[in-house]
Amino acid sequence: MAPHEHAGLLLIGGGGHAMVIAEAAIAAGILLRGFLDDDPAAMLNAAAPRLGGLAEFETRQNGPVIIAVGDLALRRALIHRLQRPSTTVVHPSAIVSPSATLGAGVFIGPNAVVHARARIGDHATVNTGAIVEHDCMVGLNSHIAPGAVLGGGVRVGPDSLIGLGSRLLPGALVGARSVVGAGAVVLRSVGDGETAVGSPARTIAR
Ligand code: JB2
Repeated sequence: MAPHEHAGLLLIGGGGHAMVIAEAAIAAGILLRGFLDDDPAAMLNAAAPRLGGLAEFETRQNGPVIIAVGDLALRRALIHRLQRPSTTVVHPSAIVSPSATLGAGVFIGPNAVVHARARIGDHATVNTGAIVEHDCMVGLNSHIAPGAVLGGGVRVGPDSLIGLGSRLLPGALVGARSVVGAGAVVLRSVGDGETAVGSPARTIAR
């Protein structure tokens, strides 16, 4: 491996989510090293060459890394293979309060807002245009999909998906490995491993 290949950010995954992260990183002035994906046809852009498959993850961790696949279960498996803290990517159009904290490997998308004292756990995603109000907690590896809104003090456990355009009222609680459907309105809580949809959100699966 040439010395220059150690420089720049390595994206793990080469699909649509990786493309979004790659473009945010470029906009933030972060140099890209390349990406890993098992699909030889995967291609992010000319600035990020495919360097191999996911099997090469261990041997390629000699520089900055971010997990860039969307699937939460695959992400969790990849997190267990990490040998060093991941890089956090914040799109320059996002607003992040100085009193908010972002963990390692977090991605904050374009026009997202993270307000005062919010805590975003390692490897979590606050995707395009999502709003995380003051004092929220977003757990490890959870994904706040585009346009979702978390009112003040909402808590989301690890490995949960908060769907496109959903609304979580202030103080609502979402457990671990839970799913909130697109457009749902959560009034109070969604338990561990539950899927809740609709307005008001009701549990349809456990
Ligand atoms: O099970 C897997 C697997 N699933 C996806 N094993 C292995 N080894 N690789 C897998 N991949 C790889 O992850 C695929 O090769 C693909 O290139 C990459 C990303 O998967 P995909 O293109 O299906 O979706 P994505 O992760 O980029 O985006 C999803 O999540 C985003 C958050 C989509 O649902 C997007 O619409 C969404 N915005």
